[in-house]
Amino acid sequence: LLSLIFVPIVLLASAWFYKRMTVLYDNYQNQDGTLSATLQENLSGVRVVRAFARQAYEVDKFERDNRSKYDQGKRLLMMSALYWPITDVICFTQVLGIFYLGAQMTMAGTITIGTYMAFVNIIGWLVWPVRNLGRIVAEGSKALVSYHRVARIIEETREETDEGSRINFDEYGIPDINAELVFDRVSFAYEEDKPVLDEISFTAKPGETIALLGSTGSGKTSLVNLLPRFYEYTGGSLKLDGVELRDYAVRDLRRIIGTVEQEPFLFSRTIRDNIAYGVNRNVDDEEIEVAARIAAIHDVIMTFPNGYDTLVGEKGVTLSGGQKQRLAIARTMLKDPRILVLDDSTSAVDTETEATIRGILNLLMQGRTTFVIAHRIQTVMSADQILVLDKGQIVQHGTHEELVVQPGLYRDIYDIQSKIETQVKQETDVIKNTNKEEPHVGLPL
Ligand code: DCP
Ligand code: MG
Repeated sequence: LLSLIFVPIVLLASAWFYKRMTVLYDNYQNQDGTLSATLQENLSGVRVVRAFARQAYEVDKFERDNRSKYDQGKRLLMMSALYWPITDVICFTQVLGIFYLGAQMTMAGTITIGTYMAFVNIIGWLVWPVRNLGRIVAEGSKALVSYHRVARIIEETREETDEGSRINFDEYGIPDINAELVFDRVSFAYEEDKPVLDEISFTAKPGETIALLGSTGSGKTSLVNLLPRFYEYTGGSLKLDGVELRDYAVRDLRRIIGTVEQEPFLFSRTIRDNIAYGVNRNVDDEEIEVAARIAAIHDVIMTFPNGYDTLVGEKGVTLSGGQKQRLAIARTMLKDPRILVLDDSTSAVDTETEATIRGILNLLMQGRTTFVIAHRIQTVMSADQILVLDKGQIVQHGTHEELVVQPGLYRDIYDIQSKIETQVKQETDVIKNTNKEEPHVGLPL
């Protein structure tokens, strides 16, 4: 009885430690995650930190997170440091008890000295494995916590890009598609019960330009993000050439849709690689140059030391916002998409550049079904259809000529923008005139 009584005690102690260690290790890992996130944010947001002179605050925050991780780590270590001696004390007390009782029994002649020695040996075989088993259980808690963290990532559902009906591409990579899009009461929500798009209905005929206008957060980007199936619409029907969009293979859709984003991402590779990024075949230098010329970036590229072989990014040249945008236009141009999406692509540049880019884009839009998201009336004026969105609904739909004569959001935006334009023009005239008369004026505004 005495030789076995320690087994449940050690196991109970292990179970208790197992629970404690799981909690502590989970806390420790979470804190480690927080610290990494802080560090990563501070590095990628270093401009903001410096621009707002918040270095001291960020250093402080890091200190706190780091200290917290240290404390959690210490608690974890204390717990393991306690576990070993405690189980050892239980085991040794029990062995000591057996030594004592056995010796008493031997001296009293109840058992022989041989039986005593044999029993002590056998007890040794029993004690150490049980003690080690407890340790494995306690250590196992760490493994289990780590497993759960990794499993959360592994168990994420994967996007199936290859499933669905195929679009045929001919030998030049031209898809057999007209690019007619029919939205029929399409609804969409990122989270349940919070509709972002509410029963959107319209038809984009092949080659048409559809402009999306609306206040920030009205759902413009969400709408165009449905096209390459970055998100799945939650209600209604959206058909491309008569086939439900979700029946197409995602990979095919993304091959025929080209997007020019407001803040395009460029890889730290050569300019050539960046322009050729969207095409899945070997492109010759001539094609790349044509795309660059159309995007009006060729001349800029020629001023770089290695021309098209110049590296972009940290190890190479740093491009301005407008140059990046043009490179992105060249990239999309070369991809030759049937459906073109321009999201806010002209709002980040000055009016002159905007006019140039608009000209380029008009070239790019030809023969493609195009979606243009813009805030300026000037950009959307020439579109075949203008959709005015408000809180996820189409509140106005028509051409510029139709919309500008009826009261509504479009008319209001038009009025405000023309008023501002006249005002800016007048003020510019004032500055010019004042400058002529007095050489030093400071800031006349
Ligand atoms: N939204 C969201 N989750 C995302 C993206 C957006 O919950 N991953 C929400 C924020 C807005 C709404 O959806 O409330 C619509 O966002 P959009 O990005 O579609 O808005 P716009 O493109 O119209 O706005 P902006 O003109 O600012 O680009
Ligand atoms: Mg947007």
